[in-house]
Amino acid sequence: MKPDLFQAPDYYNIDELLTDEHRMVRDAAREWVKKEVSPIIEDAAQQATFPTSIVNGLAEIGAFGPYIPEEYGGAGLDQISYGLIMQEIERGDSGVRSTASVQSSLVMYPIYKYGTEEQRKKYLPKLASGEFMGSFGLTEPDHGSNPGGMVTNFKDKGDHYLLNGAKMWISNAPFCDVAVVWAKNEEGRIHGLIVERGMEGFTTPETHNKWSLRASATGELIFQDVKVPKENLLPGRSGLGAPLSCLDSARFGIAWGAIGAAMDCYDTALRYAKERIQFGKPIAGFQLQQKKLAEMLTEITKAQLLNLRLGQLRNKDKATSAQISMAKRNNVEIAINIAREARQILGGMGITGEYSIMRHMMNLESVITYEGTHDIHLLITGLDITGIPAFK
Ligand code: TGC
Ligand code: FAD
Repeated sequence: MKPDLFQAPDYYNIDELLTDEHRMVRDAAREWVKKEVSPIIEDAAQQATFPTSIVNGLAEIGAFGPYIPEEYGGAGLDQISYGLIMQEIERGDSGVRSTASVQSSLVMYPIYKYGTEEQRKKYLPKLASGEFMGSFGLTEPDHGSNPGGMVTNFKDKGDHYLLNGAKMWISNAPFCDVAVVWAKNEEGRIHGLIVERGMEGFTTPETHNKWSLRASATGELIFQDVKVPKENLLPGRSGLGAPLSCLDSARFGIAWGAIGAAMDCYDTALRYAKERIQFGKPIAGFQLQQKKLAEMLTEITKAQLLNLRLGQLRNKDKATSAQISMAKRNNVEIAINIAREARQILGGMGITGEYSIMRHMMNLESVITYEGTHDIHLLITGLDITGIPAFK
């Protein structure tokens, strides 16, 4: 793969709107990605393995629990810093960002928000340091967009719960130490349970042959009469709103992350277009290529501003779920379109692993589907503006 010469586009001087802390956190993540992720990520993707060697580094840049308070091992940062870290990591690879998103927003967040003090102390510091890796089990083979229909269930057996069912398409599943699993009790009410590797009847087979997110490990969570101690239930909230509130945090991170991937594609295409000579001049001098580049930068700039405003609202706890859906949907869509256009600017070279663009493009095919599909986020906006749910 080519050396990482990334220069971040910032057409509207958005840097000026960030605090010193934001810039410091962002720059540290950017440097770490250049040094530790870029040199190894293409091989990891080609070999379809999650590069475990970067786990410690992810912990050091604060990617595991950026906004979780320091007393639990988190970085104690604000939402904009969280977004900037996700942006920089996904600039490297969406699969690496996935690992960080799941660990932070889908495992640490529910334990922090809905767990007991004992659960927080037991799990959060180890998750923040990367000693424990986590996964989040909501999706099932027959219940993806409609998680409320889940059939995974647990029964009260006096001194423990008995958990049965299966989750599918679970990031980090093959190597997770703990899984936050959403299951129905005997009354059909959804609760979160912390399931630990080693519990009898709990297995995590890997999903192979993915063309997308190849540097992220995806698998199943299978529960066959798993005895879960009663103290592993998250008591703070039940119902579908509990997992969906975790998704709000992860979707926010994706809105920022996708722009990282888009920035990388744009920057790569711009550099290539200025260097590649055809018909006696750089292809950057042809109007058709300039149109592509100008439109990419316009969309990136709009999305950067959307993210910043959403981050300000999140910092005040004022962002609605529908606002987060709009940003996730918009930013992933523009990122995938930018990846496709950037790939064309590189001509044949664009399909090789010499450049990051094709990997980003394939990764974004997962990003546009997980954490709520493109269609589902549109329907969430539709519901918000009309008051009429069109899901069913
Ligand atoms: P609905 O009746 O609308 O809502 C049920 C209850 O949930 C509440 N609620 C929310 N609460 C917090 N945050 C949100 N975003 C919420 N959205 C809804 C709602 O108020 C209600 O509460 P209550 O108290 O009245 O019961 O539910 P529905 O069954 O009609 O479904 C709505 C829909 C379709 C929007 C929802 O099911 C949905 O978002 N589906 C998409 C599923 C999804 O996003 N799955 C993601 C799985 S995790 C994943 O993909 C990780 S990838 C990680 C990575 O690698 O980065
Ligand atoms: P379906 O729900 O079957 O949807 C298929 C199509 O139908 C989509 O185009 C969808 O938009 C459309 N559709 C569905 N319902 C409607 C409707 N009401 N109106 C209009 N159109 C509709 N899940 C987890 O729980 N944890 C994870 O860590 C996780 N990681 C993932 C990693 C990867 C790589 C992938 C690909 C997925 C992951 N997921 C995870 C699952 C992901 O959240 C689901 O794939 C997603 O929610 C969609 O569910 P589905 O694949 O079953 O598609």
